[in-house]
Amino acid sequence: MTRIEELIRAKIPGPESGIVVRHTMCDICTPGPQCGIDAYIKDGKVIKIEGTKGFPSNDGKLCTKGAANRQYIYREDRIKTPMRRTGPRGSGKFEPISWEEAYREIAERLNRLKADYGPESVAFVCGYSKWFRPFLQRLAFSFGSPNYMTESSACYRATVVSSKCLFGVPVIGDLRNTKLFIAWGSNPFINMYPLGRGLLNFKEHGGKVVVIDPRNTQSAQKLADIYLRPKIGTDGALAHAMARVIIENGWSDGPFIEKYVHGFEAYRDYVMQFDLKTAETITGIPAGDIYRVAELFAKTDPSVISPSNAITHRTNGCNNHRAILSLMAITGRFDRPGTCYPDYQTYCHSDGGFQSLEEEFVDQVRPRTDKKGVGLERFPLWADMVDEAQGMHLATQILSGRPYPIRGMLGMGVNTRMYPNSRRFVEALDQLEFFAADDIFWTEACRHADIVLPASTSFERSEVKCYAGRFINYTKPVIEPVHDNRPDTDIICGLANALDLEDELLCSGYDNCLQYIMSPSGIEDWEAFRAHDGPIPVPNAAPYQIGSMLASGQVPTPTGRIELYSEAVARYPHLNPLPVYQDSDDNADPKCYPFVMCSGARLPNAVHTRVHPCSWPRSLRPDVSVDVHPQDAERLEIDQGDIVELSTPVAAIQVRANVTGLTSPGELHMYHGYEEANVNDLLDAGHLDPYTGFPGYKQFRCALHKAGGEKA
Ligand SMILES: Nc1nc2c(c(=O)[nH]1)N[C@H]1C(S)=C(S)[C@@H](COP(=O)(O)OP(=O)(O)OC[C@H]3O[C@@H](n4cnc5c(=O)[nH]c(N)nc54)[C@H](O)[C@@H]3O)O[C@H]1N2
Ligand SMILES: Nc1nc2c(c(=O)[nH]1)N[C@H]1C(S)=C(S)[C@@H](COP(=O)(O)OP(=O)(O)OC[C@H]3O[C@@H](n4cnc5c(=O)[nH]c(N)nc54)[C@H](O)[C@@H]3O)O[C@H]1N2
Ligand SMILES: [Mo]
Repeated sequence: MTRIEELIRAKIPGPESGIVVRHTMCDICTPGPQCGIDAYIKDGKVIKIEGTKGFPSNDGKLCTKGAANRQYIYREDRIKTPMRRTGPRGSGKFEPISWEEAYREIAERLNRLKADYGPESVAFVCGYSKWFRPFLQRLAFSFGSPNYMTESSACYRATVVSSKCLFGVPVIGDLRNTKLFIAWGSNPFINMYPLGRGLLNFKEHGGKVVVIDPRNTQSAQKLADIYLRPKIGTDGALAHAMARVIIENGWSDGPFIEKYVHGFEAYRDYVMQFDLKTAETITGIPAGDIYRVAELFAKTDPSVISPSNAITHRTNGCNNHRAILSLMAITGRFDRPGTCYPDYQTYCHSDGGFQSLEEEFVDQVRPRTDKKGVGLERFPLWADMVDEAQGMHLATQILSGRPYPIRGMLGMGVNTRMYPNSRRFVEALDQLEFFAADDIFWTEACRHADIVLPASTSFERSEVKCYAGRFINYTKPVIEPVHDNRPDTDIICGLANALDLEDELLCSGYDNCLQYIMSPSGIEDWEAFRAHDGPIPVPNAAPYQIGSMLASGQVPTPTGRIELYSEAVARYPHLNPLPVYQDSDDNADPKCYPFVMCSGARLPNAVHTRVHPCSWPRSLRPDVSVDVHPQDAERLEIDQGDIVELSTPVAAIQVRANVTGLTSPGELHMYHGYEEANVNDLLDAGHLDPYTGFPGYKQFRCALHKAGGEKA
């Protein structure tokens, strides 16, 4: 082997090997980390990746999913060119067309629907991706439709609704300055590894951690000084029992309540029914442990509870989440270092420490229409607190035509498997007169679309991204498009032009829009910023100063105080202004469906549907499987790896059994997003939280039996 061959084989960059290293970022997971990547390029192909040393979020590291980026961008099932459907919906028969043809046809069809049925008849829908969202919302609004909706109809925004009920703003826990961190329904080693690392460091410096999770997770085992294991979905009762202990012992913060809190008396009277014995029966947690954690929380100052998104994935989810946050309110754990404080986001769900013009960008073209967005009549609290339609109602509105018909849709990264009763969602797509889908990969949504557009990955596009450490980054493509694909923002701006929208800014392209949105950042030399390789500090960083909200006396709730009794909720007679506890199970008969299924607890090797088809991460857990407790497995004569059937009144699927003590008897856990067996097929489309519209992914009744055997 020659020296050059050796260099190439060892992937050593340099002029001799012809390998160059370029910087990009991972767009496989949540917008928080989006880790920096060093891409090693040879002859226009990515041959190796590593985490970028010194990058704000990952400092050289990559997780299991991030390390699979090379497989991800070269997945075989990428859409290679724009396509037009030639066979029946779902048949997979398509013909290639040019980008110009695709834009023209989409524009003609959507404009015709607008003329025939009104602009609200077209929905603009986006999946998990965040990076192009303000652009899609602006496209919808400029078109005249209020129907912009996203995966946030099932993700994170319910925690925002909950915390707005109490504090008027979303909140974030201050790990840096606290002494006790309660990870309530959170497994950070798996679902947010920078937080997991932060908590290890916190413990090394004497911090205490409580983990509250029905599954005995890695985080419970490695981080918890105290681990509480509630029955699924009983967190509201647990929180209320802790509140009662705190109030009865005089550990609540009287002066704080007096000065800042609304509705304490009504709340106190309500929580008094949750004595320790009652709570032990509901939650399965020994009374003494509940008392111990309540005391530790109240007496350790400062302390913080960080309730997760998982708490909200059930029909009583918003109230359970509010019940947990109420503990922060009665102990004065708000807007002080080491507690929780307002969380302002700069751009695309990330905090860059400055106020961008993202809201203005969208607001200035808001359509003047009396037509309410999809789901907003059904979920009025959501409508008041989130500037998006509630997409969990989309299929219902398409199928019923009420209160007005939805006839067309532009879907960008829409995954049908995300929707409860996914089969019904696909049936709804088939009712549309016109549906255009834009995605990186061929998905079921694409197979049911009229026009399909190929989108670029983060390796093939430029994008601006903010980081919590007050950094901002403008990435550049590290390779040419692998196929004839384009960035989503180019597609949106291209469609704005083809649709003939009177929207000069959007029609002028991504970079001009960005300059407008980012103008408060203080970046003066935009060209230099665009050319810069890697993140730069934000010149005008003015992050939130903890304490300033209370100091200003402006808690943005209806009463101007922190509301244990929510006046925002009190407007709606079918909702309860107090964070009442109720069971979140669905209506399925417990005799026929004896198990409680909690789906979607994060796996280390998966992000929704994204890397299931990539062999490296998939090899770590190749089978689609359901976690079953050993006692249940023994009773039902199920062995590790057996094929079992899971069924609900809606559907049945077959998966393998994973017999594990991670779960409790009577409870099942399984991950979502698999093509072979989609757990969301089992869910009733109506099993939604009336406060937020969020699906009960993490609590519904289910039967389990060995495939071919007797029902459980
Ligand atoms: N049972 C159950 N279901 C759940 C959950 C659960 O806990 N349990 N969790 C819910 C939550 S919190 C979330 S966030 C959702 C996840 O929401 P989904 O939207 O289901 O997430 P993904 O499958 O990651 O991505 C959706 C699509 O976006 C495409 N895509 C990826 N990147 C891009 C891009 O840059 N541009 C375009 N145009 N497309 C792109 C992908 O190929 C994919 O088809 O799932 C929800 N579903
Ligand atoms: N590896 C990986 N990381 C991810 C994702 C991914 O798909 N893969 N998705 C990202 C996204 S979109 C989101 S929204 C976040 C979600 O972030 P989280 O909501 O924090 O993540 P989950 O793993 O769904 O749930 C966390 C823990 O809550 C527990 N839990 C479930 N039900 C209950 C309950 O009733 N009570 C209590 N106390 N605990 C409960 C689960 O057992 C789990 O261990 O994760 C993000 N991070
Ligand atoms: Mo999510």
